[in-house]
Amino acid sequence: ATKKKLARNWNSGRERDFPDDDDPDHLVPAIPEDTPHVPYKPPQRTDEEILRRSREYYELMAQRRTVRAFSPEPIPDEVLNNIIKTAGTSPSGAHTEPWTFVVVQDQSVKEAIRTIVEEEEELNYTQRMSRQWVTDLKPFATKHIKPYLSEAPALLLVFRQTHSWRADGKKKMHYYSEVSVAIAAGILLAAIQYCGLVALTSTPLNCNARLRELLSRPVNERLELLLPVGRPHQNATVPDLSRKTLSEIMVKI
Ligand code: IYR
Repeated sequence: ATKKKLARNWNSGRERDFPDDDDPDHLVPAIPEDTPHVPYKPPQRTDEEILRRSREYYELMAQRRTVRAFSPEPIPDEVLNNIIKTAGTSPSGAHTEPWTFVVVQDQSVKEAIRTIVEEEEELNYTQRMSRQWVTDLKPFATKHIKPYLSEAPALLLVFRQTHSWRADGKKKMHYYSEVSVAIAAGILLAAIQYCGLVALTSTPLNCNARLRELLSRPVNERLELLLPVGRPHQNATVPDLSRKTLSEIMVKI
């Protein structure tokens, strides 16, 4: 009974759409059961190399900032392809890879996205977000008008596939899709930083249905993040924030 209940929570949909534990005909893994396990031999590094690389990568990532003003210079297509391929290397629940990255460079589509986001954000700021929330955002000088959505050379929209479909027409479960997509987004941001571009990590509240429709994405996909990407505008500024120290974020046991 507990197992059934757990499964129901996972499925969170019409149960009959899912492969049924009680129907042996459908007890087939989504990936072939006879998938071979092969040797894994990444480059071996010395302690010195590991130390040097850990420092270098920290220094690089410590420079990452959310940027809200972009230069319109286009990004070469292969760069966009490579950063998205990098995000696609992320781990995911049962290797379900529950993500779709929509890359928008077309000016009229960027403008259509901007219109939708600005309309919803006006309602967010005036009606949906609490007064405390709006107050907490004041240091960031954000507002519902978002020129970067039409000015950045590319908008990357990260969609989470809540589930997909198996060859037999049954739903394919996407276990832990939220955290899987969150990890992929982190790797995407790291790839953007490593190649020398900047991004704005944004989560447009209440824009899912309209943007999904605009971009012709299916209903099993949910918009999680919208990242304008490019080079920073020459006059870009960022708030002078500091980060928590190691002792504030780490507990060693
Ligand atoms: N989504 C809104 C508001 C906003 C919310 C948070 I939390 C931020 O860190 C920044 C902005 C906007 O994009 O303006």
